[in-house]
Amino acid sequence: MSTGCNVPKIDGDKLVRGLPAFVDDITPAGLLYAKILRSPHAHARIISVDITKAMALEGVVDVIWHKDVKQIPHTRAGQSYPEPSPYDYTVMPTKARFVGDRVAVVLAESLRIAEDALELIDVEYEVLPAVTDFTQSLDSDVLIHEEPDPRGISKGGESNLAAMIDVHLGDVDKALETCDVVVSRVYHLPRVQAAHVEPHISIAWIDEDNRLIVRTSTQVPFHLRRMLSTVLEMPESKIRVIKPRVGGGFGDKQELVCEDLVSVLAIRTGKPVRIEFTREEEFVAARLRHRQRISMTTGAMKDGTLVANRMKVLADTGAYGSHALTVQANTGQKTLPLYPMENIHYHVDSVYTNNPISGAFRGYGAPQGFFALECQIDEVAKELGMDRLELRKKNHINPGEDDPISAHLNEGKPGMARRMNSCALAECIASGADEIGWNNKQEPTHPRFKRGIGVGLAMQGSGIAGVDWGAATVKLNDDCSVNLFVGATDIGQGSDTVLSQMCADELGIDYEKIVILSSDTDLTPFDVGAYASSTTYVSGGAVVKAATKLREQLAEVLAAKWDVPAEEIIFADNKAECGDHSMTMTEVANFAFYEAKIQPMATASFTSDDSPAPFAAQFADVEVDTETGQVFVRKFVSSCDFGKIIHPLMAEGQVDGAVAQGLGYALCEELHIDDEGRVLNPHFLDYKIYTALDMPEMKIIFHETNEPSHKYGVKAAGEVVIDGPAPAVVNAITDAIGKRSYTIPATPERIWKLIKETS
Ligand code: SMO
Repeated sequence: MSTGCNVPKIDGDKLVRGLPAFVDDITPAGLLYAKILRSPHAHARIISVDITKAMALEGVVDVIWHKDVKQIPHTRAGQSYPEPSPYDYTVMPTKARFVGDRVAVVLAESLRIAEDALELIDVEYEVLPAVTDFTQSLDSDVLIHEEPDPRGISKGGESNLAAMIDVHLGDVDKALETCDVVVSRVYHLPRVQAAHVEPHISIAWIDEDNRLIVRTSTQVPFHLRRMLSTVLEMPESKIRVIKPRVGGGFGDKQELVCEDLVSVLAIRTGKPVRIEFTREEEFVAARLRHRQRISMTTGAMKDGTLVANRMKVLADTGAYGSHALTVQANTGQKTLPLYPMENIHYHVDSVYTNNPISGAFRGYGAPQGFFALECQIDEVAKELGMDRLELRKKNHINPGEDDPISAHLNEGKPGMARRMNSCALAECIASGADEIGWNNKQEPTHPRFKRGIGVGLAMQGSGIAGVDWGAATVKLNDDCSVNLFVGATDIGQGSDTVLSQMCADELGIDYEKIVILSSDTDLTPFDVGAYASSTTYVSGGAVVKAATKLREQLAEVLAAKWDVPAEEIIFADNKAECGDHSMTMTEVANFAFYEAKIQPMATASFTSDDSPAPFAAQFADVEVDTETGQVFVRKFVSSCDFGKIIHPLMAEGQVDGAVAQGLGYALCEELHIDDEGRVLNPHFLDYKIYTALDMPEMKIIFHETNEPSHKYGVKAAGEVVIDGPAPAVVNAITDAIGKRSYTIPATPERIWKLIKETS
């Protein structure tokens, strides 16, 4: 069995040796370089663009602006059709809606020439008043999208409301009147950027069959093919999207970001075209985690029973609304089930502003929601005079219980009821509390330090219930090697390895026999892509089904040869056996090819109306320097239920990475934008992420459960562990200094001011 074992990562060798594996590792002959001229204004009509001087520069091949490209409203969000995001984007907008919006694109023989040509373009703008304060957007006279959204998801044409959600369970107002304690607080969440190592990069060319080939760093090759077909008005059969190795996506590549531009330019010129974002462009023109303001009102009884909760979210989606509805749907749907209550009110206003665009980022709305919820639980515990962990233990969801929300709220689709069929949250809390020393707090290491402990619980999902699906094709070769073709998208998280492990075990052969290909829209079957923590569960389900079908084909062949019932043949340990009959799998493969003369091969699809929740209890032990406000995380514990673990080391890697991003969110990451909509810190000098050197002592504990809706008992690992760090750290700071920051990141300045404030 390879599942449960730390087999070598299937692409590890080529990555470690730096072999050409990424988008940029090929250079087609005659490659041209595209560069985007971006708006210096937050809001301005693009009246005309004079390209004469730019075109005259030697080496410039083409310049396009909005008059060259048809205005076809679409969404950039890489989601299943019909996408639940507003159709508010065109390839080259006629109006710039943020500082950094597309105005023109230059194509040149070198990057240097393309950059020089940008300065030779004269643009006539009609500068418009802008709204950059998201709390003012709904009251502002400035209308960011004048055109109505054709499908009515946003209020384009009427107001700056990009999406709205309002869900009521029970009666919160009535219930609050009966509560012994009512706590109302407001939480403020920053804009942050995913900061994947590999930027957005795409290369497109027209092949010898006059087809468009797009080699790109993406999480969603099949959605891209569909969206490109729409915006290019080109049949899907003419488009091939190839995803090579990807250097991180984290949601920022669950989106059509620059593939449309290389496609348009390759079609216009017939030449291969490359675009790559600079780090500055990543901060300004890729996607950001939504800035949110969350108001929460919670009612509890003296004994600690939680009775009612109201959560109101105001979110800044920026200039465009891709993921405006769905990220904010998750802010409630992924978090509120943690404490089932009879009375819940969840409200969202997701608003347009003239700020850079928000979108998907690991956790997809849940990190914001859990910061509010898990800080709120500490605040309620304080009001009740109850231990923070006891209050959680009394109220958290348990195995066999129903999630009250999901039946009423999904990602822009009808709700799907969800029951916790596997849940080790109680075990996670117990082991995590023990490991952090909940009842045995450490002393500060210096007289001016104060020390505190905090907890954040979290749950998430495994794919989008009733929406996500994927397919896999398994093909046996005559030497018993197996080609596994998956649309599932390995973006560095290791899904190729995990899917190969499941495939090998299902066939009863060694992991080394699997040769996996992901993903290429010409060669692999469909998959929605890598997002919503779906791959191990959803795409893994498809692999297991396809491998099962292949095994059944072999069983039929052997049943005829041996004259035994097919279902009695056992495939394991590289052998097929039934009674006294036995063959090695290599012999079986050889027999299938040269005696039975068949190509054993199968394709299967998997979808689920369930999205089983993984769980985590995360604990931080921090010290606060009372002179400087600096917070030092001394130890961080993540105790997790991911279902069955297929590859323990890579599952730990998911925790390590998510905690690093979560600690950055808690303590130092924030993209600052001024009143005019300009990003003030679009570089790693002034936008600080947590790196390996900043990491505290880490402890990771797995409580394996066997999720019954999946043959291998798996759930997800990718997102749930980014949810707990921010509340755990801020709860620990509060424990240390006796005051709470309702705003993250909890920078030294913020904490220092809190400490110095006389209360
Ligand atoms: S934030 Mo992910 O691409 O669901």
